[in-house]
Amino acid sequence: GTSNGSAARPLFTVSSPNVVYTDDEIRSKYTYRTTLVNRSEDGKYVAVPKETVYDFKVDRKIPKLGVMLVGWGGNNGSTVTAGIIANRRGLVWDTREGPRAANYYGSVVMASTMKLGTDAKTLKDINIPFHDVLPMVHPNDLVVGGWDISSMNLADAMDRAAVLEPTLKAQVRKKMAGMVPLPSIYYPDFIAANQEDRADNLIAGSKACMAHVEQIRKDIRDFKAANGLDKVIVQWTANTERYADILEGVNDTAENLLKAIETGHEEVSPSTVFAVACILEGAPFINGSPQNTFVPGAIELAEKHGAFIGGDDFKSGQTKMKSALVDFLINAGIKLTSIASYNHLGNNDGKNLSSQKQFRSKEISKSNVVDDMVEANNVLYAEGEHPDHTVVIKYMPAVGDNKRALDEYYAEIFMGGHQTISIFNVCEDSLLASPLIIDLVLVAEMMTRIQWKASSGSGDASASADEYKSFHSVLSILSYMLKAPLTPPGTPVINALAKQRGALTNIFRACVGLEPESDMTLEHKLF
Ligand code: NAI
Ligand code: DG6
Repeated sequence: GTSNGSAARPLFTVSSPNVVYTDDEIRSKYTYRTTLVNRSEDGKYVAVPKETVYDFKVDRKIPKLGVMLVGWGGNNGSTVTAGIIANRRGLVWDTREGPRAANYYGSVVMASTMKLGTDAKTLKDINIPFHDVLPMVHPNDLVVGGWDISSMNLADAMDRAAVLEPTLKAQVRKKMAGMVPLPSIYYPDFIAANQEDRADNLIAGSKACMAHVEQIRKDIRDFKAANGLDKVIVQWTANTERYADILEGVNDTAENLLKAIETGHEEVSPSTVFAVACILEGAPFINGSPQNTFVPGAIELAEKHGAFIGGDDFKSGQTKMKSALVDFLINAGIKLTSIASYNHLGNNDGKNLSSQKQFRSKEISKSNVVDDMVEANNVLYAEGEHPDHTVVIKYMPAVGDNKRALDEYYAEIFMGGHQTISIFNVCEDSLLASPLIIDLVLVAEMMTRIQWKASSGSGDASASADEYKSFHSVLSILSYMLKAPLTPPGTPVINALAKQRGALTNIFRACVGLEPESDMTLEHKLF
């Protein structure tokens, strides 16, 4: 069933003096334990355990939530929309392999579990769906809308995408035919020239201006009002843009960026205009593509307005494997020396990426994803030493959305030996990306309802003891779903998949006063 409205009765409650449930809130007192390290003059370390006590407060009221997709009529946009409708209706359709039923496979929130603890009697693990840890929105309850430079309705867009089975499409067709994207902004220089023939649904003007920002803000407000929504989250799943040049006086500060939009500077991209509109409107904005939408001025603007942003670039296939496999190899003490990654695909994303500047954005987001793991292992790698890493993408229309990703991992093992791992990953790109779109929406929404303060005497000077505040504007907690995670300025980027999942699950656990899952299982070792 769905769970809109006030707090539904949760699957579990925490019984602890540090956790209090009211009708509206869950309040917890949580001790965050870290280790500070001092380096002594002789090059040795002194590690000092540190404890910081935080108060967390979770708003239990599940809002009526809307999601607006930029690029709604694309492969991802049409696929995620059909998927949500199919789930909401519990649809079953025929395929040549027999009947298939709607599911949320590929969504961490909807289809993965975490260990709540051990059964008090049997000491066996009790696992619960991720979705039940905190009072989260159910994707079946999302109201979906958005913009596209192509005017095609979502039923026809679903045909154009060529992703879903005809027997499924037939059942959602009527509903989707009535869904038509709002006109969008199109600055031709930012996406590939080969996209021009789709652009028939445009807001007038071909460079940034305040009228565009205002129109997008109005679209969000109108969508909210028309559907009686409490909140809207916006996600960019439109074409990959080229990088914007970072120019002093143009996009380097919040003030300059707003000025640049007012004066119609050519270096402000459509995605940055969407981000600015969302920040000013207080709608969380997530960038699912690789370009540098979040120029420094956009990040500063979000911080100023306390608005949530997240990015960049959905991590669906090759990179997700990479951030798990490289983590495994290097943490196994195996010296990875090269990664060669080839992709070919035949969907419109591939067509857009066949243009050099747009490919370059993707090459950057796909390339920096092993840095933290390499840097952390100073036994295998000298300072500044890196494995070779190449990323190639080719457009092959015939394979459609069925992307091929070929990877060779070449590593040095014991005594000068070698290990070569070859991966051939074939999958429908949009069927991997759609559940990520859902996860990003659900987690970002949850973060709008979590607040914290430093408990009195906790030693954290960044918050006064009596005022709750939100997490930082840049939602790095979304990293698991993203290839090039945006983090608060000056903070480290974590690419290792297991660490990203740990941050996500453990922050959620902390909000209900539960310790991180340590996997020590001493109860099975010490008796
Ligand atoms: P697509 O090309 O099918 O869809 C993009 C849509 O955006 C098109 O309908 C296009 O008309 C529209 N569009 C372009 N510029 C626009 C603008 N300024 N305003 C509004 N709409 C605009 O691509 P697909 O496969 O849906 O992917 C979308 C994005 O997500 C791409 O940038 C892709 O690189 C990125 N991505 C996709 C992943 C996947 O696994 N499918 C994974 C990672 C990222
Ligand atoms: C070519 O690789 C197309 C891209 O858009 C990717 O399919 C997409 O970025 C997913 O990337 P990955 O590396 O997570 O499979």
